[in-house]
Amino acid sequence: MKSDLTTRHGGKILADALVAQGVKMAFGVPGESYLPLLDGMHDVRDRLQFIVCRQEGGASYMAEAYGKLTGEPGVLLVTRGPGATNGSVGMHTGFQDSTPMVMFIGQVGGDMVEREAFQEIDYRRMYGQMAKWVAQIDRVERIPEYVSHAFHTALAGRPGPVVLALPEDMLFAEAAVADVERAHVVRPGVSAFQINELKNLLERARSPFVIVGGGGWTREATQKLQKWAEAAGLPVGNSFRCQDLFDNRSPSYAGDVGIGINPKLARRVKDADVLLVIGARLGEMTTSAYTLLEAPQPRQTLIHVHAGTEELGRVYRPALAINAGYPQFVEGLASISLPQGTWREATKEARGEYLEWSEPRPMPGSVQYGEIIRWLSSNLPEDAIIAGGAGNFASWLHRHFTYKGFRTQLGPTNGSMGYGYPAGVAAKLAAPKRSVLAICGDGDFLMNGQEIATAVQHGANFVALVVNNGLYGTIRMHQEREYPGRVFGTDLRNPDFAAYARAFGAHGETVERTEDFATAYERAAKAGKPALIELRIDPDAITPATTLSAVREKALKSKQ
Ligand SMILES: Cc1ncc(C[n+]2csc(CCOP(=O)(O)OP(=O)(O)O)c2C)c(N)n1
Ligand SMILES: [Mg+2]
Repeated sequence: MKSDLTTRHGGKILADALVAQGVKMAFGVPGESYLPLLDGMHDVRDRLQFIVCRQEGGASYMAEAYGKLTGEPGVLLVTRGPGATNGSVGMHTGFQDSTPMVMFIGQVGGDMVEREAFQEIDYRRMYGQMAKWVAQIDRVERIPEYVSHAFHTALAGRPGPVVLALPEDMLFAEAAVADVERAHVVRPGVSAFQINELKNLLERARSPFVIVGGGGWTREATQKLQKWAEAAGLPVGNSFRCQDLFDNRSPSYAGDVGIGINPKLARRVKDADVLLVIGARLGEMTTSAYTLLEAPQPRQTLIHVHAGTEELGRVYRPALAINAGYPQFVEGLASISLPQGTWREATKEARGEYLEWSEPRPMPGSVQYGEIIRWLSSNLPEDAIIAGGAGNFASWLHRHFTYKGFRTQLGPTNGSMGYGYPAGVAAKLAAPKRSVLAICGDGDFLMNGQEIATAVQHGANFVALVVNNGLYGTIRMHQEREYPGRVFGTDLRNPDFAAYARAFGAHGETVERTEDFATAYERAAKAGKPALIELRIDPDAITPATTLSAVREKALKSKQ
């Protein structure tokens, strides 16, 4: 058989392997360390688009957002040393977000490895804690096998990032090998016995609560779960930055179990007798720093469903642990119907509390940011994708935006700044027909603002909002709480963001009054190019519920 195969160099074998895996888009910054791969991609450029970025940090976020949005591994190409270190932020994000990703790093040749050659790093050690698997392909003929293993690993169980290092001499070498077919998605099923045990526990429950989260869902699975929960009248909350896994308009939806949680919702989770947790890891943000459930033995009867075996019993000892993929689990769930539970009234109450909580409160200044989020929530198409980063500006988004279905939210659960803009670029490129809005802070945006160039170059015509308070606001808030009045290192002197956008060839404008937002948004959305709106908010408006001066005052009083 082998004699029928044409001889290809490593870069071409790898490019063809990516096409065989169904990869349509890869993100990265080129390097001299992987020229043969670029050469191989030249031949398949009609099937595999290379999105050339301006910094590997932005590229890695784009690959992560692509993986999160599509459920297919986001592919990232970077050069050795500096490229690999710049690109780490998206890998850390992908790891904490359970996002399938495959990163390829150019590596020094085998003839000089282990000498600390130019830009040499051992990626197995560097990425050990940020990836599901890190390997180096030392033999050109084994490229298809490694790529197949990488894609299987990224997608299996709890999805996550994989790293493959590519020694330069291996990429230049030639071999005659066959491609391998596309990877399977390997996730365990659920047994009738487990579903029956779950039924027994839920039937006896008086105040149950369901939490949905994590990576590895499908649209169908989220819709089936919603139908089932609604029929059972169960209250459901979404875990931190997974607010799009359960339609927020559902009568069963009770709010997000994340950062700045509605205290009434926190009470409900704490007081639940049975907690059915599907897909969420029950991390620090979802558990309000491990207080909603006590570790390691929660007071609630915990039914924990997770696709990763290692996550079950990791922090919390569940009463029932089910290792299953979520589509598989939901399929099993659909076979049981629960009696008309006594919890229906409580679900109605929880729903009422959520609706009250999501109404914006007045804040200082001429821009009512909460009202703007409500306007966006009502006026954007139902399937619009909202990409957000990290900072206090995101709390208005979490609290006031109604997510209407699967993959309408892209956010970093690791709270990594600079995510929103590049995630917006990737979302628009992956789903060009959908409206995309990135919501960024002033600090957050400039961590990857240069990727406007990428949006312009590749025609990612979406709108970004930069919420400018002239502060690293989150840190200022904590600073005022811990050390009131001792402001240090948290003020920002910002550029004119609209002019910055225009310098890249994008549309840019500034909004300083609530009433000017809607028309500014319409202009931006119709600009026919990437657009940016700077929203100048009052720095005193530090959260949707309180002011910076109130935080300081309270802290000063408590220290007296
Ligand atoms: C990459 C990264 N660096 C630093 C931090 C710490 N941090 C969290 S929020 C924040 C400030 C965010 O500022 P901005 O984007 O302006 O949003 P604001 O809080 O002012 O609304 C910082 C520095 C982080 N989460 N991620
Ligand atoms: Mg800010």
